[in-house]
Amino acid sequence: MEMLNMVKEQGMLLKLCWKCALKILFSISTETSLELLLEDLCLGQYYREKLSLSKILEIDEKAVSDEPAKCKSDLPWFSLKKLMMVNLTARNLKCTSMSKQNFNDKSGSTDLDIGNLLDGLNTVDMLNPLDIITALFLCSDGFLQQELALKMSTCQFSVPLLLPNCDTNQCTLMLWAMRDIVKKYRPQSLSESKGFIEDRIVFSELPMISFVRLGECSLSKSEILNKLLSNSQQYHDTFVHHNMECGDSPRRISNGLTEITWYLPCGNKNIDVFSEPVAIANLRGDIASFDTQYSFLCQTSAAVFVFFDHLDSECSLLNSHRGQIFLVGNNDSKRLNSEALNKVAKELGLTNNNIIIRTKKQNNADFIQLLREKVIDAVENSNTKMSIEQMADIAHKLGILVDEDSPECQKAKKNAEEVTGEIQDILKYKENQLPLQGEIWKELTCLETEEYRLQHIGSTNVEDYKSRLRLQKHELRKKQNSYDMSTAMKYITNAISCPRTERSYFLKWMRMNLNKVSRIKLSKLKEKYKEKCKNSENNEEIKEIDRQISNSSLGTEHFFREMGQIYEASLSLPKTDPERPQLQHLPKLCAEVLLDGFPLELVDGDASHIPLRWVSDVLSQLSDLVSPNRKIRVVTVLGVQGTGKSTLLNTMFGVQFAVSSGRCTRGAFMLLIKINEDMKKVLNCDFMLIIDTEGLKSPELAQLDNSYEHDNELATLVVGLSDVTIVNVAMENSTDMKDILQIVVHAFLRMKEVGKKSKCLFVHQNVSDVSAHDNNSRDRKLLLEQLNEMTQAAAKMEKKEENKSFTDVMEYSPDTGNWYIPGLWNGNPPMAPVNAGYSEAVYELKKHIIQLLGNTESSAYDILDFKDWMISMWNAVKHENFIFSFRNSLVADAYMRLCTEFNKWEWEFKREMYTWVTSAETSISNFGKVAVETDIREFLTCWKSAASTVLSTWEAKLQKNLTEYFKKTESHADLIERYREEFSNSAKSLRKEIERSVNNQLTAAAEIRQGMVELDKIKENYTKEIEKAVCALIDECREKNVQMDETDLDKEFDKMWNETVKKLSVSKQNTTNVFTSVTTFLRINLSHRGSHACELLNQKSLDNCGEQPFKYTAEGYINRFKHKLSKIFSVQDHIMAIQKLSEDIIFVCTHFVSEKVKRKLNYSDTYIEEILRLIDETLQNNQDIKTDIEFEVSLKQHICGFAAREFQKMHEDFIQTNDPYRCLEKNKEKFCDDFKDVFHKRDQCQKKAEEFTNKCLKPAVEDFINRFLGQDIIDEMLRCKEFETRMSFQYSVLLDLLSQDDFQNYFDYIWSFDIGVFKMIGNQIVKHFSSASTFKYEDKHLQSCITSIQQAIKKAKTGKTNDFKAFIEDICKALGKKLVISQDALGAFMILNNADLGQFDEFLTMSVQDMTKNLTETLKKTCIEAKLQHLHMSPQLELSSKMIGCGKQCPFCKASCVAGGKYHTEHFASLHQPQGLSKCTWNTTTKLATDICSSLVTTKKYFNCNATKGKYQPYKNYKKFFPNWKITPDVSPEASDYWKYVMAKYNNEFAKLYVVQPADIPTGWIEITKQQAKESLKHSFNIKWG
Ligand SMILES: Nc1nc2c(ncn2[C@@H]2O[C@H](COP(=O)(O)OP(=O)(O)OP(=O)(O)O)[C@@H](O)[C@H]2O)c(=O)[nH]1
Ligand SMILES: [Mg+2]
Repeated sequence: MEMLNMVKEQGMLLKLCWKCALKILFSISTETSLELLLEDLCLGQYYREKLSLSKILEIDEKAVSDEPAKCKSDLPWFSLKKLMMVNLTARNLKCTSMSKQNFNDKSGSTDLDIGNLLDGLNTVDMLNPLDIITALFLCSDGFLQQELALKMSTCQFSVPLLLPNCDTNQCTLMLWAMRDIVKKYRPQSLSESKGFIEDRIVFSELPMISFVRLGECSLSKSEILNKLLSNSQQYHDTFVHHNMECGDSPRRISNGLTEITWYLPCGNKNIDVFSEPVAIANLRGDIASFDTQYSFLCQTSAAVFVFFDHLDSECSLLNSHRGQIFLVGNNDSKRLNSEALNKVAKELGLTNNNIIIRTKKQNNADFIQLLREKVIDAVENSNTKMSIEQMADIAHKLGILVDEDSPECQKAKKNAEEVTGEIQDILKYKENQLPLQGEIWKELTCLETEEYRLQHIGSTNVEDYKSRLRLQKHELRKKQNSYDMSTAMKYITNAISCPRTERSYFLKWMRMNLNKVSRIKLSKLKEKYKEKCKNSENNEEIKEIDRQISNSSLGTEHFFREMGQIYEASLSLPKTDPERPQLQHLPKLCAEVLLDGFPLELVDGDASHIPLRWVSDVLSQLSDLVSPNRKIRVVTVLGVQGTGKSTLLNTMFGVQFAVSSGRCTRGAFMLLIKINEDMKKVLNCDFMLIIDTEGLKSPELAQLDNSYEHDNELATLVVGLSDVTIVNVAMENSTDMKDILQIVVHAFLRMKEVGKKSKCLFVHQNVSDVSAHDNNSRDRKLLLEQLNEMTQAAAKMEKKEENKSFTDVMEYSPDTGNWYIPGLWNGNPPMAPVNAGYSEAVYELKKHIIQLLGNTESSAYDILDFKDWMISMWNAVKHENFIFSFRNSLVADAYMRLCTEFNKWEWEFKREMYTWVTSAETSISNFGKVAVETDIREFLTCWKSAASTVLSTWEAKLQKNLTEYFKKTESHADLIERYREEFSNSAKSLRKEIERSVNNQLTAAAEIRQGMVELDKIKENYTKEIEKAVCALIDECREKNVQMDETDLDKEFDKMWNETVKKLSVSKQNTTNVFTSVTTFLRINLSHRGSHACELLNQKSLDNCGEQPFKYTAEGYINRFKHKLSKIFSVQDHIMAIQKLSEDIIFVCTHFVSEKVKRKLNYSDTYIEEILRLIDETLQNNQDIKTDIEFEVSLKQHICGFAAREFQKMHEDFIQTNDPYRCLEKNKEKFCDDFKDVFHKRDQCQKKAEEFTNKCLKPAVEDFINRFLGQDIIDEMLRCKEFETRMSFQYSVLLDLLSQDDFQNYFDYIWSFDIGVFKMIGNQIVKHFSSASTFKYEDKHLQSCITSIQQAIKKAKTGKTNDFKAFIEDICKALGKKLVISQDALGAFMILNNADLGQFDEFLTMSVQDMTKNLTETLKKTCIEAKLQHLHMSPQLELSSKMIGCGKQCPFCKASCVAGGKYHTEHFASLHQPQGLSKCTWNTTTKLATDICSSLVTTKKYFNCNATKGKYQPYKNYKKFFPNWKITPDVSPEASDYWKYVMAKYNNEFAKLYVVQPADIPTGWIEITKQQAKESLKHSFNIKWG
């Protein structure tokens, strides 16, 4: 077998030489073999411009594709990907094209051809793994090299010590590349004490044994070395060797490569091959050609083993270098020349001891054992121990380059040493150099938390207490500011302002140096911590160790933390302070560092707190640095302490979170990974943010220092932030598991409340069986059961019992949600390589996560969204309050957007229905005028059913809009999913509301029309009589044949008129008694309220009601509740509430009445029905205000009384105007004129045309405009920002109040919000349209009328009629759907008409033109106030009802509800106000109270009121009494600045008006400026504009 190998090898060598020769002959001679190889691998460009680490970390298609390497150029990437995931197969580099070529028999025949077989497989196209590794190192920058070396050594691969460059013939000592390798081992000496040594390998002074080859050698040196290093149980390929996949391919660029590896003992004699650590170096290639490398090895090694087959007798090479030399020969090889060996040995002064010859008798194991013994001897006999760092000097002397020599690296090194060189005692150093983050910061965090939670408030009043906290915070910030920036911090800020490469070097150096400083102490402490943790009785000790760990750790994060504090403190400096601007660039620096891929501390591990301002400003800067709207997805890991969370993330993403045994990660770190272009589409994002968190502790540990709470906070925060949460479960320990699951379930439950849908994966570590997934199906069931159980428990605690199972809380499938990962190490550390199964399992998990992210329905956040979200999450966590949706700006934003949209749809619907109903009304009003139609009742029924169809279509459209909206991802609709139902209900109710109003309008129109039909008939008869009489008179006069002058004619006419009228059976029209009708309806309305109501109704006649202003006296109320009333919630307050309610109702009804009266129509019963409904509805909506039947009856009587009075008058007016006799009289003059015209046979054409235009058409056109202008005005107003939603409206109102800053206005706002809003909207409309004219809308309607009229004329003309009457009727018919032409005017116009039809239409067209001109002028001249008077739809009423919404007010402070849709189930206000503003005083004094309910609801303070039946109840439980209200705690201490400002300013005025004492204004309120008030307003309403 060995024979065959040798033959093959030699054959290959020959082939290689031949090939090289060919290349030299035929290829372009300028191409070197390095260039050729790099070209083969497609790496050429990276030789010039090195590959960077961040490029490799990017997530691209390759990162998740399982495709094997197809061609040579795939190989380096394939290898890199595997290496970054510490996969042992990273050096198995064969591409599919090679294997195919090899295994496909070329001839395809089944013939026997031994020759071909003996020839061997074609290996020329294969690449030696060493070449690929060398190429990769040559093409990487320092950081990637370092990472590669680290990952290789974790795999227990040898790493390059001297990297050759066959082009320049120079080699480089890879010192920097190896700097990150840290090794831990236990030498013999420490095995008793169980101690260990942990060090950076480049610092370790170890004996090095080098293995080199001289000339040809038939022994595979590398394979022998591998065997030498492996113990008997486990063989591992440390070095690439001949018999590995592709290991036999010729080496093209890697000759001269010197690799190094370390053997490190674990302290167990039975396992350890060597009991002391040794370094093993291996030179590739013949030392004859690599003299420099050989000299280097001789000078640095304790011994050099030279493998050879054949020795020249004068071996000068060996002679020239001094050092312990061992010769290793193979007696199998025919070429061993014992004479030469003898000579050389003598020359070198070697004894038998130093010569090892493998004999035929020896088997492999014996030979290896012999070698080991020699190595041990050599180590023992030599004092040469050297660290790699020390080797740099020797390298320099030999002209070997050192990778660290680049100027950037050197400069960074120097800078870092300036900082770290100073460090003696870490604790002291931190006190001196990083003073801001010590006790001051911890105190600050406590204050901040207290500001939210108010746990120690005691009996102090809330706002005073809060002011005090604010002041204390300010003092602490001042103290922070009193420190000058320390020298260390100055150095750091300077150094990270350097260009990118230098900055990266600097940070790396810092990290390594700091690590060195704290390593010894820390690693011992951590080990101790781990020990103690095993036994939970050592609580106190553990706590102490934990404290020590915290004190002794010093990492780069501490410096950034300090930077954050310097920045935050500087913000509290006055804006004019010269220091301030100098520190404003810090977030940007930090953002750059984050973008470079360094982790940033999100949660401070010591203080367990987020420096919110700092982190959010860094994120804002980050958002500026990348292009706008870059999206991110977040992946987080959670789990018990020390269960390999950081290791998992590192393996998965190739990153470097701190890893070590014992308490390691503290707080939470985030790290940014770029997504490559090719994956952006798939993942819908540009970056992935991964968050590594501090391990959750076991319950025993947790109880002591309250860290359970801390764990809960941390878990909630990161679960809330992430799209995918990996929950790391170590199977061994089920109590730990249960505990963390509990924490996680709570966190998920809360997130569901917020509407954030994150996904979770359970990772079970240390489960290695192949059948794990199957076997564990029972376990998974068990896990799910446990999860369900915990969900129920958690749901109970959080009062969300509807969540019964875990899957209710989140998307989780037991099958895809569980991942099993085998143990990390294959064997015994430190010599154990990473388990290939581990890496593969993690890779599968990674693919799954990326797939999950790609499938996520919700849209990714951009960086600024993420920032907002983080702030909200943190606020929520600090509030311990997860019913916080509206304090979460993203949710609030999403809600606002939906409200805006919904308002638009709602208005569209209303508008469309209004147009529809207007044209229906027109048709009804024209009923029976032209042609005799059927019964009007039937006609009405038709219209009503048509209405129902239209309404259904629109309702469906609304629902569809809503569904579509929730499908869209970009508006974050998923966050407000829970409001969907409410909006859907609102849509349904809206339809009902509109349907009712449409039906009422149609009914009223029909009723009125019916009344008119009768009248019209009478009028028609009258006019006919008159016409007859006039005609007779004309005939009579003509017959007289005497000249008659005007006076004669007048006289004759008068006579005739009087006679005719006398003859007419003029019956005066009866008026109905509206009062009777209204009384009947009121009685029906109250009939189901019992006999008492009836009694009360009978006591008073409606005629006497509603004359005096309504006054509620509360007699019945006082009698009934006398004994229960408490002092504070007094009768007075109750009376006030009811009085206010009744005033609101009266206001609305008054408006309803005046709208009807304005239109000068007849009375319809629907009006009073509508009024009663309005009253009932409002009372129903305000059930929290307890009213009684006495109140209800008297209020209804009052309203019905005045309504009946108004309607009576309206009715009488209507009858009067439409009285046939009166109408006749009105037209007397006109008839007389017509009479004279006819008598004189004057042509009436022009006159009649004008009459028709002015009397019939013009009023109809004006009416048309008035019908529609209201809608246009609303349309335009709704386009203003402030009318978009209730929130924006309230914001603009409050802003307006602030700019006027007038006490009375504030007072009105608080006390009569609705009425105030109504008035204000009126003013706003007038203001708006005083500058912007309504003319464009009016003109549009005018033109449309004119067009219709013109068309009607044209159509009538083409009609074959010659009859004038028919002509006019045709016109009216054509216009019947659009215009309502007065029947009176038309009747009068029609008689005594001798106009000539031939010319009439021309005159008509002309006068219509005149009318247009005329109308245009009038419209332009008329002011908006006058126009508003005539509109059918009142914009003021419509808009104010839209903006007032449900009209609910906070039960504590009277802030108005801003929820969207009219029919929401939960009310909330954006901004609450101090209770004193609505007259509330303290219990004990008569001073106005300053408490704000949005603060109170977080405290255990008490309130009492009617709802609590006078009992004291904690504010925390307010929901029990006001279940429809949601009062969320303030987002920030500044949130209520607006009202604080108002209260501080008008304290005395309010007190005077309420006849109580002014409040004691808390400190700090007075200082709030108008500007601050304004800003707080914007913030509280989450307004992004203005
Ligand atoms: N035997 C074994 N050791 C592991 C495994 N995973 C990680 N380790 C080792 O456990 C130690 C702790 O790993 P880390 O990744 O720092 O653990 P962590 O969960 O991040 O720890 P904290 O951040 O302190 O909570 C390291 O020394 C790892 O090498 C594993 O699967 N098996
Ligand atoms: Mg960790």
